[in-house]
Amino acid sequence: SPVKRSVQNVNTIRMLANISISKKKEKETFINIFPLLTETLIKSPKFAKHPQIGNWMKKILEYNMCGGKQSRGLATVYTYEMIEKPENITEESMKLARIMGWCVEMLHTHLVLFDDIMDGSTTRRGVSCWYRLPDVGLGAINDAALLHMAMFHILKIHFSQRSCYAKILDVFHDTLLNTSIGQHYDYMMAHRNKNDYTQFTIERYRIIADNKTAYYTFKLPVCLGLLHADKTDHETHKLAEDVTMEIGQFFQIQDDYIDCFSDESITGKVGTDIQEGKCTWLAVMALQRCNAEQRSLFEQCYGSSEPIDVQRIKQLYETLELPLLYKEYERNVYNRVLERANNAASGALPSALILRLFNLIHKRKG
Ligand code: DMA
Ligand code: MG
Ligand code: MG
Ligand code: MG
Repeated sequence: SPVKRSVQNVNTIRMLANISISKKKEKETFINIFPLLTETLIKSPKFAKHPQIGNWMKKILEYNMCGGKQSRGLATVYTYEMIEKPENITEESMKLARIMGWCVEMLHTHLVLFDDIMDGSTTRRGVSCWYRLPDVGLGAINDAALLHMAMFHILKIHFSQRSCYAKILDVFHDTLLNTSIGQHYDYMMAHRNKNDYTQFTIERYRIIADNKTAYYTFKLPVCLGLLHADKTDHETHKLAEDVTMEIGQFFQIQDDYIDCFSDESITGKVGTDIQEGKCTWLAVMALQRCNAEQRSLFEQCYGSSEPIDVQRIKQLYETLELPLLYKEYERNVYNRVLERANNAASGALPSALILRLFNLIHKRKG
């Protein structure tokens, strides 16, 4: 009924207001334990034996892990906090959730070091990409490996005694496999035969977005939060998967939109999707909507580094009203997520958690 609906809306608005207050506080607390993480790592026997590596590791972490939104880390903490029974939440258990969150952030940074090389990117989080620094270069490949292994090392230090350790490792490995599959598709689509756009379909796009982004950006943190709370039942995990994959797919569509239409001073990264000829949501939508003449312009200019060609593609996107289409899509996703939140059986996956997760990315500009 309309009355029930408006009460629901008021509750949703209240919930969102509370979320934005606690979001600031949690982010501060989350960031505050970062130095502890670095210390634990470089003081552990493996690194202590090689102080030079310890120092280098510290440099990798400090340069590459600060200044971002940390949405993946925070998603881990939020999930744990909202799923765990209140009587089990202690300072120690929250600290462990934050460490887990930082492990997800480390995985992200590991992926990004590779991604920036593959995408020919120049900046990230407002500074030069790691591989572009004169004393790093292609050594960044091994640095990405170091980060990867350091992440598992931290997990081992803090979680190897837990009964869910094997499951935790399993979900990390599984996620990494998905990401590598997605990144391979992403790369191959950009390195296809020139002007062959037959594979730029929405189905293929979904496969890429799900694999390269949704799994590790939302499903992984939520799954880890559940495991930390010893929640292993199939029903909850299935509900979590459905909603996190939807949010995660939207996250990549936002990322594609931002790559083209957002400002570098906000995103901290210079877009390369058009230059690299990536299979983005914008490219797929443009190909769906263009006439023959526009298609030939697309084929002529897409994948070129000439600023004039890039400009022409952006102009074509505008002519095809893709920004409008994006806004409409965003609204639809928002409504679907709200609906899921309102439907969620409160025991299995609280609606506040769904809203909180979506709120991490809704209307983001960078
Ligand atoms: C993101 O793809 C996927 C991974 C695994 C980092 P992307 O290249 O679009 O990301 P970004 O825009 O941040 O470079
Ligand atoms: Mg990239
Ligand atoms: Mg990429
Ligand atoms: Mg991108």
